[in-house]
Amino acid sequence: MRNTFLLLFFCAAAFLSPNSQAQQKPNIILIYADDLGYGDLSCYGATKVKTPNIDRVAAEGLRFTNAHATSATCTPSRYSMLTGQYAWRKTGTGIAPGDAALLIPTNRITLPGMLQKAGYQSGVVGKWHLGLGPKGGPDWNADIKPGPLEIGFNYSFLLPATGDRVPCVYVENHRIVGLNPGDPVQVSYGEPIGTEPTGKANPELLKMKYSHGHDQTIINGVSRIGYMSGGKSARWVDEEMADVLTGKVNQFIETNQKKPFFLYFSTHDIHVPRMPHSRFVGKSEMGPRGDAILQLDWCVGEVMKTVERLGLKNNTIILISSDNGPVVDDGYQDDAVAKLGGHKPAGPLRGGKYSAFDAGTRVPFIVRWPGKVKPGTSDALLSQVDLLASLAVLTGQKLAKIDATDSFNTLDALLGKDKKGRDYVIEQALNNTLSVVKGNWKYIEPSNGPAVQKNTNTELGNNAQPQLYNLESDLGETRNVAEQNPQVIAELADLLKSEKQK
Ligand code: NG6
Ligand code: CA
Repeated sequence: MRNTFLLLFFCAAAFLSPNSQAQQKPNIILIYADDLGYGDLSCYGATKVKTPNIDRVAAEGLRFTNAHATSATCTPSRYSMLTGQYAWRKTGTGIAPGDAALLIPTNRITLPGMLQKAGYQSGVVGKWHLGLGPKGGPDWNADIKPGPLEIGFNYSFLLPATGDRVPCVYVENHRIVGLNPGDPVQVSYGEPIGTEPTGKANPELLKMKYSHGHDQTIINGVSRIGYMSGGKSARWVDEEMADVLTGKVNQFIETNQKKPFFLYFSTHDIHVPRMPHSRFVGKSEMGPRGDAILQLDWCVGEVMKTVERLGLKNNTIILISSDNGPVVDDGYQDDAVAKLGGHKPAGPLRGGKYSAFDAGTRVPFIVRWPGKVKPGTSDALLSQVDLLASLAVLTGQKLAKIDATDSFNTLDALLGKDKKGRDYVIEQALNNTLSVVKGNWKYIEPSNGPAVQKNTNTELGNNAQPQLYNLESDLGETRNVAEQNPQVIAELADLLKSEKQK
């Protein structure tokens, strides 16, 4: 009798608390920095710049030393991470102009869509750079769709492309924020549009000059890639962007605190133009690039405060990573080169953003889940393409055979239970040169692409001969040992060939 009573009591309690079941699923916050290098955080060895908030997350979580974005540039990395399919399988997924159509097909499974099916509220705040609208691009003055809401997000607040590309406006769900219909936005990546000054014609109007590219319409004293007219009331102020985005992130967390939520916080930092808020200016002694790192760290700290204040810390997985490796001069005269002062954005790695060398894709990667993930470091080989399949297992979602075919379940590695991770990782450089990391070996396929990108001073890693490096003894990829290891070259070239045929 007493047992029956107790049973009834527990059933009623469960019934009265409709969230109790769902709440067992952890919230997931993915903080995805832009162009943040392997050596740019103090928890990854930086000494010239301090990132105490990110370091704290790392100290309470697991810090990975061998985790990779799929590509050395933004659009393909994000495409692969959100779809579970390598971007190099699909043409047109290179660095997207600001008026590109939505690159992700609306009929395929995506990371946010999978989590939505698992009962999550999913949101994206920040840089998008995956195109918006139908073929031919969006009508900026009407409903801008398809976009994130059509591929599995419940909420979006975006920079449509990048900070250095027009249109320089925020898009919330389907609409430009603060747009005056009498002053419609027009965008062109071909012929100039409108009568507004450009960086090329009116450099005297610039508060920060360009070093290469970036000489078209001037918005907020900074010339951009692309031409834009109209939308004056809706234009962003670069110096306020981190505050605006962090505010939206915190609002999303507040609103959804009672449900399981997935939040993709795609920061603008530390991409160009680096125009941090005045409270960070001059604080790093490394110029705007270093100041932008401090601003990024502040954003992370603010989000952590919100998570803790709402009592969500233990039931929230925090993931921090970057879309590609570091670049110093990426097109603006922002003193980044002159003020580097011995800082090594790529740490011990060779190359950087755009490169086939490891600094192109090997990025910081931190996971915190108190009580579930033991703090420490892990050398497990990870790829961001696996987030989809891994989080599907975590949230009890089955993927169909045709879904996310490049995404494997590496959840155990993500949670620190498996020290090995993936068998191999594929990396994509700017000009589509592919590389494989397997065990201690790094193979870069032969390519006729340029060896160096002069403007950014990046070693691209292209070579007409096959390259092989032993990352165990030569992490900086200084000695090509291809000739001494023909059988390894044959094995890895075969592996790449069979991957390409899939
Ligand atoms: C390059 C831009 C660079 C940056 C990059 C994309 C020029 C000369 N350079 O083409 O500044 O915008 O594209 O960066 O225009 S990413 O992180 O979004 O991939
Ligand atoms: Ca990037």
